Amino acid sequence: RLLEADLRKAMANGEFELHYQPQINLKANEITGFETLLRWHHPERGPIPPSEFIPVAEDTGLLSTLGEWILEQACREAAGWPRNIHVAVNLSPVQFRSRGLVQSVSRALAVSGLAPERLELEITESVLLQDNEATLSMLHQLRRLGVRIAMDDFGTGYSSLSYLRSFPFDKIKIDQSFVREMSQRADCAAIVQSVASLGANLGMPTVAEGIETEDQLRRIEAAGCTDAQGYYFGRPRPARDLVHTLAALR
Ligand code: G
Ligand code: G
Ligand code: MN
Ligand code: NA
Repeated sequence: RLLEADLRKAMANGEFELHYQPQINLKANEITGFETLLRWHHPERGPIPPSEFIPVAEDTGLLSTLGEWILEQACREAAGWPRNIHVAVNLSPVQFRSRGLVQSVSRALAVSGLAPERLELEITESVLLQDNEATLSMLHQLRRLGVRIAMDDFGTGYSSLSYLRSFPFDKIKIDQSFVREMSQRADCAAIVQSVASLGANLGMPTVAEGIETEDQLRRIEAAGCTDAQGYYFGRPRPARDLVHTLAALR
């Protein structure tokens, strides 16, 4: 079992690493940015998936420290990328319960020199489930810093439409479960199409997640999604492996 002590040790020993997965604009057929995904390589146990350790970090309060490191590291790395390329960072609902989030984001931008509009924060519907004034106020404060806010894993939470009304997101990311089942299930295809139209009507780009095949790409394009992400375009990779990809984008 994972313990708080293991996570503390991992942070002290530098066992965490950020990987980056490309996001593609379908019209231009070009990489527009990368999503940051946290990886932990344990010296004895090998890679440990975020689904195992992020809940531990959330429950022990360590996610605020780890979250600050992620934000700062991602912004520092992205500051060296071409200026039209953004970086997306996932934020856990737990990070919204701490008052220091806005300050952490602001500090990460300041120390890295990254232009705020190049930082995109991904939040899930569960952040808004905490639906209180404080959460919305923090989202508005983040927006005032100039960063962009994306609704992640859209369609997997509850009463999604009311969330779109409560806050003007900059982007909707359609959960990969819908994409995976599009070819077998007409209802999933209909949902993706509806979300893409909804996004278009609200002026929000829609990203289809988890694209693994050419067939899925064709389907999400036909559905009207504007952007895509998935193994078909590229797996999450450490920054050092992106050198050539980034050079080609300049
Ligand atoms: O690569 P994947 O197995 O990386 O990620 C699994 C889950 O962990 C996803 O829901 C993803 O959003 C979450 N996750 C990955 N990296 C981070 C991170 O840096 N911060 C937070 N809060 N969640 C992350
Ligand atoms: O919850 P969130 O959307 O932040 O996390 C994205 C998760 O999806 C990460 O675990 C990432 O590694 C994973 N992922 C990204 N692209 C693909 C894909 O094409 N197929 C699958 N199965 N997983 C993917
Ligand atoms: Mn995400
Ligand atoms: Na997602």
